[in-house]
Amino acid sequence: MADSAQKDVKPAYTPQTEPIPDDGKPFVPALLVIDMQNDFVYGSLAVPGASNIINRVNQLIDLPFTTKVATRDYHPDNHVSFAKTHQQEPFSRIIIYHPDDRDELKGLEQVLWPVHCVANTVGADFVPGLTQTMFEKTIFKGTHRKVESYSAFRDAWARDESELPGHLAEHGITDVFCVGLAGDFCVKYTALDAVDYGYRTWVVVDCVKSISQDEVAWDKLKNAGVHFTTSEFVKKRI
Ligand code: VGL
Ligand code: ZN
Repeated sequence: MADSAQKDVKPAYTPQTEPIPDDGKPFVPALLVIDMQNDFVYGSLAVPGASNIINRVNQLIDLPFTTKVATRDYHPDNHVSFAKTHQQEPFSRIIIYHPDDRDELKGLEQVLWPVHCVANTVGADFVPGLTQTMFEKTIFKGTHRKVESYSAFRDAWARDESELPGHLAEHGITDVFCVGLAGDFCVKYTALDAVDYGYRTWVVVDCVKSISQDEVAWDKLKNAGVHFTTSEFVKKRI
């Protein structure tokens, strides 16, 4: 029984990966280490296989990127993205509005999550074993009670920017490398925004894990112009 049930599990989908070209063009790379926090590895919103990427992420953190930035999901305990806040079941969906924009009816569909990454709790800490000493900056996301933010660049309504765009601009970054959690949420929306902000954008696929199957996220990223690579290719170029 267990055997036949296992056969139905889809294999993890791996997108086509490519080496990072060395073509004489300006190449000023930034590493974004996204949400490598206890709750996403071992806690209330544990991403399957997340602990397996810690060592590979550390190997990239050791490379001489021009800047290395971490993000932390960092919510108040009654955050709008929590199912409990709405007395709903986790993983149900509702439409939410920007607190300053109710009249425009620009609702966004929000997945309602288990309580996770509450500010000043262990769940919001970096996962033990992650090299934390090399980050030039840490971006805290989702800190406003009524505003969701998957992307490291700006909130879900693209209204308020974080410090990340300015930081990357100050360093003259050309290429953004995204690693971490979760591939189908914060990594995905960060990578999409990186393209929007004009960066050549790479997702390092063996340094990312997703909450659900990856296919949909990868497809959308590919169509947006995101490039896929591996930590082996990154180590050859950085
Ligand atoms: C994330 C769900 C809720 C993520 C953050 O880091 O991908 N996912 N909050
Ligand atoms: Zn969150």
